[in-house]
Amino acid sequence: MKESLRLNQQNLYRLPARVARPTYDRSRVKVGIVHIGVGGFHRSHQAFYTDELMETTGTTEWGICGVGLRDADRKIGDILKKQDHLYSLIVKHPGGQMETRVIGSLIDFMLSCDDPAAVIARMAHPETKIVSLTITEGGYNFSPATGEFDLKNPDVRHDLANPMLPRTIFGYLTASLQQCRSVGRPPFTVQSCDNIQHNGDMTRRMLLAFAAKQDPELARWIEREVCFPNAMVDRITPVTTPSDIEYLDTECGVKDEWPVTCEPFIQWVIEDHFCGARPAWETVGAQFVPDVTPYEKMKIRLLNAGHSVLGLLGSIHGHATIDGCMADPLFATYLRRFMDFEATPVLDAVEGIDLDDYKDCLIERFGNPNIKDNLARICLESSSKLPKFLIPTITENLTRGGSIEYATLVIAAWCFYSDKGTSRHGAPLDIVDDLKAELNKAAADTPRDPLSFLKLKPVFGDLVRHQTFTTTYTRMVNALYENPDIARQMQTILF
Ligand code: CS2
Repeated sequence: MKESLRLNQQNLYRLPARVARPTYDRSRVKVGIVHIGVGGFHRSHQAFYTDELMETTGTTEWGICGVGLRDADRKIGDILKKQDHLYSLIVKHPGGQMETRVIGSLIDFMLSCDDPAAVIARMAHPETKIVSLTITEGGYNFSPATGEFDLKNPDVRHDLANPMLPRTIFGYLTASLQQCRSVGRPPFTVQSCDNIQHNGDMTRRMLLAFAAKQDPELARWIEREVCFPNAMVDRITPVTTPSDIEYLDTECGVKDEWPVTCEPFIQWVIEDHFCGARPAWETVGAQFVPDVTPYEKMKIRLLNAGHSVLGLLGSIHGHATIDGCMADPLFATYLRRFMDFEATPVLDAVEGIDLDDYKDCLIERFGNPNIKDNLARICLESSSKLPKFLIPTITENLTRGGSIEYATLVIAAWCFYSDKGTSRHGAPLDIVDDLKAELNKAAADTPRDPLSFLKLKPVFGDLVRHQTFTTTYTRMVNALYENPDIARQMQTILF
């Protein structure tokens, strides 16, 4: 095989034919979207849709300028710059086929700490119609227990004191919206692409809480003028591995330092609520609806909660990946029963979607043996995921007298996981969580006080006061500490 080529604009048309690539003229594309948080998910989802849009319609208004808010984003910034912001997306099918396409919609990248004023100006630029976000569940800076914006966060305090040198997304949005307002320019739309129910409403509420502290009049203007469409986003995007880079190099003839891999499935359901112009993403498969509520609830309570069920139980059992769990009939059955008996009864009907088909499709997606989605990624930041993905299913079932056993075992497993940090065989687990120390401390008291883990109020709220729940939980957590064979407890619940 020929020497492989570095991915950049100059080599784009010399890459081997099996690699698809943009045919639109990237030099004519203007920045219409500033995106905060250029992780794998943004690159497999929104940037993919936008690339398809440019490819099929020839529009040049919707190029994306990525922004990194953390110093840790320097690496992706440097790589993108070397590659003229091009990257490869490898779609991995269950049967083993791989489709590779170079994505061209990202046309610039800025690291905010290098030049805050330039980022503010870019966001406030008249051509920027949308500022979109993937800042993860934890990025919204609210207390899970009260739901209120956390004004005590040191970065938030810094931003309130230094409006032109912000660190947080709220500081950047406020400063740039202030700039729009001061020159009488209409604002941009703020579009969240995170896995949060009512992600637009959440962004709006958090931003208004921040802005009101900074400049109440500006807050009122934002409240009146800025749109925050809610959306449901979906595409499983595992962490890129060295073997993905190697595959591109040896099999596809492309040297790409940070490609992205994903599953074939993709979905984006968006409320059509934008302040100004927006891309016609519906021409490339996105769905615009008046109310996204039932879609997002279905996705979060089945897919994301399902992931957490497998992630925590599987980690203790000693599984490494989602497809590894799904190949184990005990885990596959457990997951389906959790979905059927506990998650589905508290879901609303979703127009045009048959929930059984949706669940069948999920089972197939989770089973895709080529995705190899790591349980460590799934369990990452569980303290901001479980309060949204899983705990509401428990509390709603408590209210209606429904089953809670399947989900409760997951909480007990999470306690064991946070305390021991190992699988049942003692193999260390890679735990990444902002509340890691707090979780560990609360869990470590379990042998003395079985309910100690639940006393972590920011995570569990008032769950510890529900007697039906604590009785079930105590039984499970005690059994687990006596014998960490999680499979045995799963069997007890199943049969
Ligand atoms: C996962 C998601 O983070 C998680 O817990 O469930 O990253 C999931 O893979 C995506 O939401 C799929 O759209």
